[in-house]
Amino acid sequence: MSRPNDRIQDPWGARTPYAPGTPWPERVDQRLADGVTEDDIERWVPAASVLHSNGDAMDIAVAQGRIAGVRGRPGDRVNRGRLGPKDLYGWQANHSADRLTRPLVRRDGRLVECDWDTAMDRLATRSRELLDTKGPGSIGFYTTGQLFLEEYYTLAVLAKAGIGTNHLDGNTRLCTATAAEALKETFGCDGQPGSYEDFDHADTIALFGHNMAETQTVLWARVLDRLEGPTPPRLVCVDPRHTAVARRAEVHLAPRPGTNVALLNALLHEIIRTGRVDRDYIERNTVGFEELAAMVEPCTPRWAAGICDVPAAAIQGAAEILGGAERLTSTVLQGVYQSHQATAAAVQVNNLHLIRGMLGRPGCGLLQMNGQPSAENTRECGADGDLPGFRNWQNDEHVEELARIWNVTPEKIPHHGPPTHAMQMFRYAEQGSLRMLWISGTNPAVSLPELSRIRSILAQERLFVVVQDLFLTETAQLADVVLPAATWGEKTGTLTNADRTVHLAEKAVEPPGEARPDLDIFLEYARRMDFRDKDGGPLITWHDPESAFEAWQRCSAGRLCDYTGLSYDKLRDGGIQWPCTPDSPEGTARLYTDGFPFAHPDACESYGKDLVTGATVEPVEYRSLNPDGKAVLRAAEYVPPHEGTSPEHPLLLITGRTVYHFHTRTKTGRAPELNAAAPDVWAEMSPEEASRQGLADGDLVQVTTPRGAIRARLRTTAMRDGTVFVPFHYGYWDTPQGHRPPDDGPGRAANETTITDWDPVSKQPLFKTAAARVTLVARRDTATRARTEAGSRT
Ligand SMILES: Nc1nc2c(c(=O)[nH]1)N[C@H]1C(S)=C(S)[C@@H](COP(=O)(O)OP(=O)(O)OC[C@H]3O[C@@H](n4cnc5c(=O)[nH]c(N)nc54)[C@H](O)[C@@H]3O)O[C@H]1N2
Ligand SMILES: Nc1nc2c(c(=O)[nH]1)N[C@H]1C(S)=C(S)[C@@H](COP(=O)(O)OP(=O)(O)OC[C@H]3O[C@@H](n4cnc5c(=O)[nH]c(N)nc54)[C@H](O)[C@@H]3O)O[C@H]1N2
Ligand SMILES: [Mo]
Repeated sequence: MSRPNDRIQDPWGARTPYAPGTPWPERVDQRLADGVTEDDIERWVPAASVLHSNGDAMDIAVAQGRIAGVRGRPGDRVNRGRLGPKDLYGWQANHSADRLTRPLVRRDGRLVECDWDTAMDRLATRSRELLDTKGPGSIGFYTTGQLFLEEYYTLAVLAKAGIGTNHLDGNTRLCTATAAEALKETFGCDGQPGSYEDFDHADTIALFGHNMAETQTVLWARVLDRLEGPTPPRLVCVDPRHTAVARRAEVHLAPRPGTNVALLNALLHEIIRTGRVDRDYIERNTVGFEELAAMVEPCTPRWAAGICDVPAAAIQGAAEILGGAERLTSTVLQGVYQSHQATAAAVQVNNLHLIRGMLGRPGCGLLQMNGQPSAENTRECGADGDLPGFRNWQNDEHVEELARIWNVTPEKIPHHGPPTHAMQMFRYAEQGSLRMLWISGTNPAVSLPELSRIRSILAQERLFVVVQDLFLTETAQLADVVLPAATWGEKTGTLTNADRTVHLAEKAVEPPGEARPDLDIFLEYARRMDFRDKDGGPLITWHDPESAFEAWQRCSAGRLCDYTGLSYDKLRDGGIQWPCTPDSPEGTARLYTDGFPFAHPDACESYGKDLVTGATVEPVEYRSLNPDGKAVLRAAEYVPPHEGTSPEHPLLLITGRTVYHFHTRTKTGRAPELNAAAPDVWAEMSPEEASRQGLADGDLVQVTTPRGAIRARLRTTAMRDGTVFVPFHYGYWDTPQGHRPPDDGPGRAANETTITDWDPVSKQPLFKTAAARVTLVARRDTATRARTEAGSRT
């Protein structure tokens, strides 16, 4: 058993090499609080990790009513006992002294403590006033990918069939809206095709815009164990930076940010040109091959080399590896989803797998990744605005089916147009048609683009802002009502990871003070609002996590995400992949082993969109394109990014993550080991680019875009020239008095600088394509050099 005190230094732990087709060996990672021994532990409570999408199964150690540590569960299919640094240390935030313990309401401009009755009464009273005077369209909900399934489903039902608003979205819009959209475009329906077990079988692994080494450390450990075992897979990495993934790759393509479509079209061009396609598979399973072949015909490696600034020979080399693979596993993440032409690019990876017939077999894993622990649940339950159970808002029969399940009239469920995406909701709030915004489990004052605008929207007098969180975040400081939530370890519920594995996470300890589970808060709101079904009975008939889960099971029946074969009891034995039905009680490793039932026009979640403009495809068009429900090969032309470089802003700015922090650091910033590993923001640039800009490692620099500026220490490192990278984790400046917003000068949150722009298809914001300049503020000194070196070294 490894006892990893130095997992800050070595995020992936010791190697356990293995051969293709054999099971990944177990290795149990454990971390107990200083001074606690195993004898002190009163019980171990099963859970799964919530600081990424990998779904690592773990047990929470409880001693004297507190969380005293964690250990990985060896029997679980996802991690076989391993945990990453954030999971080994991050739980300490649960017991942080500054947890919210009582509700707050704004009185005379200040947030003051109150009891739950006062806070909930204010919330329900304002909701009723708005419903009476302005209608359901004046109320919006902005949730997360970090709650439990039971909570999302309850929120979706109360928003759609209780309030009747179309303004419901998750921060999954910033995260995996493109994954969902790419799957809908190709397969007619969201739902991850592949399985993590595909890494055990693959002969080739390709990572597109996915820094797996830092963002899914346990999955990367699995890849490392294959790389160091017999008959290792070949590895292709597409990332502008020399990440730890890139360093292990046989071919690393470092494209100019925002040019993924050009690169992928050239890869497809080469694979088709050299005849490395599976004609039989294409014929039996797809529509659209001729259009795709025609689109990529002019996209030679030489053409792409000019756009992406990658050597044509390297593109050819990558195409040879991908074209020669017999068991190809690919992943796609934010380097694609948050970049220019997000959906168009993600879809080309689907196309790569389809034209090579690399789907539905061991080792042929297509993984349009998730980021957050329960983003899958946000999407399948409809808390991202989609209809629950991957139902199609343009299909009246789907709406009627949902209305029957909820016992409401179909008219009650908004389906006159696409659900309002998060950026549009903030726009409505800015314009004044949206008057109440209930934010749960997300910190938009740090995570949305162009923060000065977001702050001014949230601070408006006329907008009633409710924030449900664990801490008084940057966002909560702008709220009218703050509701203290219980979190992981303090409440029970299920969560589904990026490869459809459902885990049950159980309550281990009591929440602090009066903090309550999100489910209880939503149920209490529904009770106060007295939401009714069409016969006058209560709309929401469940009262606790397990009964909410059972309600969801009924809603999921017959859909791709079918949960009817699961139960809390069964999940206590470990994670199971949906669909799981009475006929497939062990769950389903891979989708699309035999056809594409949810691409059929009667069953599909979406009829698709134009990949360049985002215009919706009409039902009749889809029916004539794909009458029998095959996978759709959708082609897309490369178009240049909206914001290019200029003499004033000569660099391309990309933002992203470090291994030690999760998002806006509300948890990892409160875990001493993680905080110390990367205490403050920095900016990365190649040494050559730095000297071209007159800068050197350790200098204090200012990164400026047309939206705003931040200050950061410069770290020179291997990455492509002409590019600057900033981690987005750091919110307002920390001061001895608390947080200071950047009212009077440059801030440190990357999103002060990012652009209000989104992919036209998925509506996911472009956090990774903008132009910037980097200028000197002060030369480094010895002390600051030491500080920057304490940061991410992976
Ligand atoms: N440590 C840690 N792990 C996490 C999280 C965290 O905050 N911290 N968050 C979780 C969540 S919610 C998510 S969504 C995932 C995100 O996981 P990732 O997507 O792996 O993380 P990012 O750092 O956002 O972006 C990945 C890479 O995209 C590259 N990139 C930028 N622009 C482009 C481009 O135009 N093309 C290509 N091909 N690549 C580009 C960046 O250089 C970066 O290395 O991580 C999850 N896991
Ligand atoms: N520039 C830039 N911006 C980005 C990105 C990027 O790469 N670059 N990535 C984007 C992506 S992929 C994502 S996912 C978002 C993440 O952005 P956010 O969602 O804003 O980030 P978090 O810090 O995870 O915020 C989650 C909040 O929920 C609270 N919370 C945690 N658990 C619970 C719970 O059980 N109940 C309740 N009620 N609250 C809880 C936490 O304290 C925290 O305040 O950021 C996006 N923004
Ligand atoms: Mo995310």
